[in-house]
Amino acid sequence: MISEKIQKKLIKQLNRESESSQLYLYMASWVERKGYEGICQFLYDHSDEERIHMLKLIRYINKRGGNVFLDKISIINTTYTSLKEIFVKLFEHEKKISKEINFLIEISLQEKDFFTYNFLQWFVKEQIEEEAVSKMILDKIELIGEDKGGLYLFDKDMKNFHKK
Ligand code: OFO
Repeated sequence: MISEKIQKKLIKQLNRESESSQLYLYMASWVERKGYEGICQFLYDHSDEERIHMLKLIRYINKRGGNVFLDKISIINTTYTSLKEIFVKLFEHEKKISKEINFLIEISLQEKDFFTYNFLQWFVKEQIEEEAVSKMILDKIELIGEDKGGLYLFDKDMKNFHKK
């Protein structure tokens, strides 16, 4: 059985994952309207992945005899001025999520909840990957700058992007 304290923290995290999913959906939609097919596909896929993260947490809590609550999500800023702005925000967002996962791990150890500690290891690996990918994309966008041809080719490359 999961403790009240751990359950509360995990519920917060699953709502963050749901927020991430919605945030990336807004980003994907903005990028799609600007005509970047590859980058928008990456963001749509990323949004789906965040939903999977949320589901993982929901199913874990239920398996441990807990009960889940979903928050109403309100994303305040949904308009962007550039691809760079989007990926700066995405990278910052992922760093924030990594911090929260670290914090959750710390609490699971304090509470001696080794089941949750073990469960969270998947998220640790995932965050390493998510930070690396979002930083890689941001670096490329910064490198390309205002070069339209470069952006066109980069967008084309992103169509074949697969997370390792
Ligand atoms: Fe769920 O990893 Fe990104 O936010």
